[in-house]
Amino acid sequence: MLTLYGFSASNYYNKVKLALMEKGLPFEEALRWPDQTDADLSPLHKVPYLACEAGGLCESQVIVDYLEARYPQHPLIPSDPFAAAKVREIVTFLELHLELVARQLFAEAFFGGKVSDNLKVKVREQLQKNIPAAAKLFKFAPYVAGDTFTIADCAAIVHFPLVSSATKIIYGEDMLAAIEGIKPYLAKMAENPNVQKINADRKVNTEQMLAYYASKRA
Ligand SMILES: N[C@@H](CCC(=O)N[C@@H](CS)C(=O)NCC(=O)O)C(=O)O
Repeated sequence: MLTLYGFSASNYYNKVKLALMEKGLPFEEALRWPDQTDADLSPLHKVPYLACEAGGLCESQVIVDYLEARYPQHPLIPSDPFAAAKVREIVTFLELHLELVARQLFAEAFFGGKVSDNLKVKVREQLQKNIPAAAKLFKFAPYVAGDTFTIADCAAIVHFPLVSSATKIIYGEDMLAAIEGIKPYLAKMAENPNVQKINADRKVNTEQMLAYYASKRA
């Protein structure tokens, strides 16, 4: 049995959850907030992490690469090595060059914290450079890497909305809005029943997360 640990408000958790659903793999979810994670399975206390017959794994891309190799059915990565690399290239741009940069705004955008003006300027400059660069890779034809649903879609579907809302809240402007084709792409992806399930679970779990952290502060 595959057990996915973490919480459904997390974009990285949802990337793996969507991949599991799209591959049609049976799995169970085990709710863990970051302060409840098992350091043996996730040494940095990040979610998601996976427990499987062979042991534990953390880091979302490592997990999905393992799932792909172990369970080839309903592939989310093309068999052609170059096409596979192009898919992973998009995932890397989404995560390293967009999400991780925008993540520096999350404390203020979503969690009631404060980000320095200096950092806001730096993040904006980086995103102004990285977003048009990443956009050159996106195909939206109709999927982000071309004519097939891939792991790059699992990443794009969960990361785009967070980058959009963080930049909208902090700068008053959705910095992804200028990417041609992004809106119809997200609208089309939202028709997928698995994406609908991810989004419904995310909404419920976001309330639970806010209540959990409020109770810890009290
Ligand atoms: N590179 C990691 C990122 C995972 C990550 O940042 N997870 C967040 C939730 S979205 C987390 O666990 N944050 C808690 C922490 O860093 O303590 C992955 O791909 O799995």
